[in-house]
Amino acid sequence: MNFEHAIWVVILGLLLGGMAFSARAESSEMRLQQADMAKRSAKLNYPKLPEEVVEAKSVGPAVGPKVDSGLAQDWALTTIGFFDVFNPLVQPIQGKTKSCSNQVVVAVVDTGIDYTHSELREHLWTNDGETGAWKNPAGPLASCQDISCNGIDDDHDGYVDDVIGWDFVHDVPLPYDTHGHGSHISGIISASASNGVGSSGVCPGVKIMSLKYYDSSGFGYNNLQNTVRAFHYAIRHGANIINYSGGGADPAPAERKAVEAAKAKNILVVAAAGNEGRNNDKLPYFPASYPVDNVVGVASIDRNEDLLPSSNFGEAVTIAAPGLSIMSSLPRGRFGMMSGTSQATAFVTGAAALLLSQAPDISKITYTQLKQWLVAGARPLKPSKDAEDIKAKPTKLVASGILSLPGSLRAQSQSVKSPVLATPEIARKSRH
Ligand SMILES: [Ca+2]
Ligand SMILES: [Ca+2]
Repeated sequence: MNFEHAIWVVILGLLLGGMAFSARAESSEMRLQQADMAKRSAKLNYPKLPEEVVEAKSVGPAVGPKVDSGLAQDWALTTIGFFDVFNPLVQPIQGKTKSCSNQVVVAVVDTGIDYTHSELREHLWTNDGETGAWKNPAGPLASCQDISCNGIDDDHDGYVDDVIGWDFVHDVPLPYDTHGHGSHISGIISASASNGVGSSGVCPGVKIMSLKYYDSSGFGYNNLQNTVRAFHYAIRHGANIINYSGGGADPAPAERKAVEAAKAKNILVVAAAGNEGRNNDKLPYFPASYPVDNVVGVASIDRNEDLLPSSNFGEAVTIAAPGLSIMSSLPRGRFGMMSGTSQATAFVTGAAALLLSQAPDISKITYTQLKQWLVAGARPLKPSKDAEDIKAKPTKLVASGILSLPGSLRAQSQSVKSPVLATPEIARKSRH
């Protein structure tokens, strides 16, 4: 073999090696996509349609000057003790709670939000880095006067004109909700209390950062990737709590890392336990089942405080909350009912936002404290009465019990009186 031949052999070898490498990369890419597809099918746990859609006008006029008509019959708010800490006008009862703080930011990683809805439009998080005057070198534009619409990524976060969040499905700034799920979840957390329609959120007025990762009409195989991107967006932009009313049976390293990154930034992740009626201790559901301690997994109960047959359960599930026929906001200004651990998750997120709102400086509250207060304040969840169920289910259906606002607020005020000195963060610092 002469030198020229040898060179060609080396080149051919490199080419073949490269092809093999690229074939490996492709097959690994295909495996990833297949995993994503599996994840997507697992993530299609949303109710296909709300059980019932009630037009806003048929909800009826407000009962009193400032009472929303939906409040009176809101069993879910009653169950979590909302009216033990707020009066019927949804004003805080002195000594029980303070108003919800608009400094608290909840990232709702979901199907987007109807940002024009009367229950929600006042409660949108806004990105300071993409708002304010724009000095256009070419002169003012009729269509755009400020940096929210200038087509420039002013805050260099990789997203152009991301003012209220992001639509990761279509990669556009406005995360409009065409499904309904995300608007419903956002309403349970933050709906206006005294606007004359609908009901009240658990923590009316906290800010919603809407991050749309899911759209059944989009190319859903990116659900997992979009979830991870949404988590990193929430982390970068300072969310205090992430609400994730979704999930699937397959764990994903990138998703777990995103949950851990949220933990490193002191963000509580509240996630649905899933709607398969199964034991998550045996068949986990992610992200609720990641063994990362900033995760709160949520099961769902009905108005008799029984676990829904569809709700997942197990000691790995942190807490239970209302999740059957929940009235909340839907796109195009409507209201309607939806059910599942998704809705229960939003009640727990709202409670965590209320706990954060009590603090003079919310940055001083750790996710560990929030979780402790939710758990310590919970009321007992009865074991199932159904004989078949008793055989199939453990006596202890969730780690703590039923979400209780007065219980959690009490736990918080007691711990403030006798503070725990060695929080994990302080302990870590003291070692260095
Ligand atoms: Ca940006
Ligand atoms: Ca901009």
